[in-house]
Amino acid sequence: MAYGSPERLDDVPAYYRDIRGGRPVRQELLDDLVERYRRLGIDSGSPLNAITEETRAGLERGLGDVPVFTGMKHWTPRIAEAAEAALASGGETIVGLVLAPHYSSLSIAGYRQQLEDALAGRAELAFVDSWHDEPGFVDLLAGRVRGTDAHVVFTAHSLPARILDTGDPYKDQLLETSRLVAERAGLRSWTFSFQSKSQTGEPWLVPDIRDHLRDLYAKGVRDVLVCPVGFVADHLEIRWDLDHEAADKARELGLGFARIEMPNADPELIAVLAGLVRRALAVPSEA
Ligand code: FEC
Repeated sequence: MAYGSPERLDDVPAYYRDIRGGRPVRQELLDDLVERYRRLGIDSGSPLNAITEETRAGLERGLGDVPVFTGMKHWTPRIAEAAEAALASGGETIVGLVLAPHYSSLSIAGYRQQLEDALAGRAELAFVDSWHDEPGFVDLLAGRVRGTDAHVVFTAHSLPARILDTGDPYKDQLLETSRLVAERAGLRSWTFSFQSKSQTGEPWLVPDIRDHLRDLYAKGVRDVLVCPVGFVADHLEIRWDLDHEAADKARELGLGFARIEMPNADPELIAVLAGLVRRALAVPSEA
């Protein structure tokens, strides 16, 4: 399962309404979103949906004997369509795997709910809640930061800070991934910050990467390498929020700024996903 992305500019209003889930949509925020997609050239193709399909096809090839279907949380094909296709293929046990490694009640739980609702007990569900400490994933990221002289900033999508009041594991899992990658790569200098918070009128988890870059500069850091750990693919939050907004902030400060290549459909990531599917099939969870 993947987040999903509009295929063209005309899709953005419906996509944004889906993300808002029936809550009001502010016109100026929608206009701003359309403008960000326009500047990224979305009309010539959605990078995220194409990468998701490449990942699906790679995983299906890698598994060999297990069909793989894509279901998107906020776009088409929807998770419910993927569930129907999996059932139609004769699946009696269905693995639910999200292309996002860290669990939160405000992210992965929503994917799980959509899948459970769609299956409605018609198959056994083996759902992977999180894979933030999967050794192959840690190795992959470590390989992309090893040997750098820059200060490494690990990042992930921010979420409303209220998740911390209910014992949500999201932040701890993100820090755990960052620590494991830093150890595996032998990094001397690293920190973690959030990115991509929305304007929903409530506090979100901080520090935001732009404030964090300012603090790092004040502490004498002059070069950063950004390593997103909460996403696996190139999309709006990478190509706009990091490559434009955070990079602009770094330029304004006089701070050297680079980011790792995202895993996308890298065979190393596909191998990690295949391992997760195999393990989930061996031990189905309680649906
Ligand atoms: O490239 C693309 O077209 C899609 C990029 C994209 C990814 C993504 C991943 C996550 N989000 C998460 C949480 C939230 C929460 C809200 C929210 C809002 C947006 C908006 C866009 C958007 N997100 Fe997203 N997210 C992506 C895109 N996200 C566009 C709407 C505009 C905006 O607010 O900036 C707030 C919803 C609300 O309004 O109440 C919360 C989390 C992830 C990482 C996990 C995952 O991939 O599922 C968490 C990719």
